[in-house]
Amino acid sequence: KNDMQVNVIDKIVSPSFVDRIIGALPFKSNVDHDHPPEERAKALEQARQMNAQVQVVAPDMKKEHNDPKIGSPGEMGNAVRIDKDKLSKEERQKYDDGWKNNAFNQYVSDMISLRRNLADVRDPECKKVEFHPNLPDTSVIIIFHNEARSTLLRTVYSVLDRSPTHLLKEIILVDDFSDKEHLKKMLEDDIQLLTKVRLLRTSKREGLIRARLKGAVDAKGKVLIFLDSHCECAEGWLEPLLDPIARNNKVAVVPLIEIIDDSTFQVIGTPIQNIQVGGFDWNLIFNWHVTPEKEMKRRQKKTDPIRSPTMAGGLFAIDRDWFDQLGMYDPGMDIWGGENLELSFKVWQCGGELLCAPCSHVGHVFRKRSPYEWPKNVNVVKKNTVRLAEVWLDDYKKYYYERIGNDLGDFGDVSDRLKIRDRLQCKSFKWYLDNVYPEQFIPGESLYFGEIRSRAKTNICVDSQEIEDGDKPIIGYPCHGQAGNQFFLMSKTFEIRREEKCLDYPGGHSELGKPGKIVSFTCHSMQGNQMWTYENDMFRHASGFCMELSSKNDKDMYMSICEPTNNNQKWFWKKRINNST
Ligand code: LR7
Ligand code: MN
Repeated sequence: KNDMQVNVIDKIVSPSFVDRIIGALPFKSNVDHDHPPEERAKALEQARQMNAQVQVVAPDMKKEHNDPKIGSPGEMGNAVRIDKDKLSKEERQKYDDGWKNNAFNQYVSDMISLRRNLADVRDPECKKVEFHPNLPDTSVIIIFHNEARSTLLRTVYSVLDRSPTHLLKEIILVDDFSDKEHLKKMLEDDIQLLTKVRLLRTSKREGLIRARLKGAVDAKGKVLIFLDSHCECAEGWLEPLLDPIARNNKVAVVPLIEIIDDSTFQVIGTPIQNIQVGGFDWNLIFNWHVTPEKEMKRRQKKTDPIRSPTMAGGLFAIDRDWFDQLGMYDPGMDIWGGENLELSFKVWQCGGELLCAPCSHVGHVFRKRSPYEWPKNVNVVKKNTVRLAEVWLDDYKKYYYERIGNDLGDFGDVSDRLKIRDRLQCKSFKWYLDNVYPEQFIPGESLYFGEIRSRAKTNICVDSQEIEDGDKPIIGYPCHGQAGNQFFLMSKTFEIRREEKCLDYPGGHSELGKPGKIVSFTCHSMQGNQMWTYENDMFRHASGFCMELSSKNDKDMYMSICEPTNNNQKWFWKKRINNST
């Protein structure tokens, strides 16, 4: 019985897929596991024509691979909440280890079915979209290093269960030299029945960039889709990623990435109108920002793909041959980071487009720290980023270099990568900024830049502390000359900027007697509380107050009535001459 089933699987993805289809048919009792493959195939075809909404039943698979029961934890993408204090001592240990090993709540993930159902959060318009009649088939490449079993398999099943069978050529898992037991023989057993799934392993820790390259080189599909190993693809995720590529092979397409909560595994849906596009700051870190008005207007329908200056990196589709022509990824990049911007710039500068498909929903577990081991004594993210800056940024690379104190470190040889840029006659970074990302703040167009040093205590600089979400007040701190939290710019519109954050003075007078603090807040480009002038060494805010360093300690900073003779209100900042640094 099992043999016969495997036979069928060869043709139709996974046993469960057949069973889902059969489960939905009105003549269910006529076609079950005991029926010959041809009959089951016929049933499948009929189900396809019926556009069946189906449930999974896979009686001969391991129980845990089976379909979720209604009401089981996390169904429909709901949150699973655990009261840790109510757990037994052993369970509590498991709970803590789960967090420690994964930087997400593995304990909760393990409770959720490997094949849980998700709510269909697509916009109703998405279901009416007519896709290109000849969508290319795809190899889905999922790389992992020490991923938890439940998140990894849930990623795999979400692809198998929610991809039209003729569009899914294969799933390639690339194990980047994991050392966890559950990823050895156990994983091979887990995927044994899934004939479309292959497992490759690197022979040493390569990092995500070379791990993906390994998968890409081996892939047979026309399109490559990369996924992180803790994702969940929602119903209808695949076609919107392939459609733009069917129309123009020089595009990379990203899905609408939903947040899977790291603690509850709730899938938090994003309405189509709130889609954000990718940008970057001059630390060359990816960030999200609101889709510009102009781009919203360019599109005819809300289901049309949105142009995005950059991608987050983990989840995207690209034509295999074009990816090859682009030189794929830079194999000189290690472990993590940089490859996302490298590919984004390359796609745009070399004649392609980067699009976000609003009808393709894929969840990703966002976490707050990296759980795995990183190489010691070398800053791999910096190395990767310098490599991409050298190849793609032209003169604009200086802005990044200013931020790392012009210490590039040993970044290896990039001449091969430059040859690719040459061969493809890719456009300049200026072209990219002017045409693809005109909203970007360009430091070279700012009025002042660098550290802001106190005149009263000349070893003290304005410091943003670590800027998270706004409300931390800025302070005086010994000048360290390392840029970072002490590197500010005055924009042409009179903001004092540090990356995407602006010095912001929210209150005229604060609570009784207490002088008001200055905070660092996301720049909103509306002047108001973020508008300053810098004259005679003084920072005067739109409210009329001036920035002052406490005379009692070297740390507190607040706003005060302006006194041109008060040295604690005097600051030295470098003026930019001739628009150059
Ligand atoms: O050495 C490694 N080997 C690996 O195989 C390190 C990581 N990996 C795997 C890892 O198991 C995972 O599947 O690589 C994948 C990405 O690693 P994460 O999940 O630690 O990265 P992330 O989600 O924090 O980081 C984002 O940025 C990275 C920059 O290099 C990659 O491009 C990730 O793919 C990317 N993730 C996303 O784009 C998902 C959306 C999140 C955002 C923003
Ligand atoms: Mn990830």
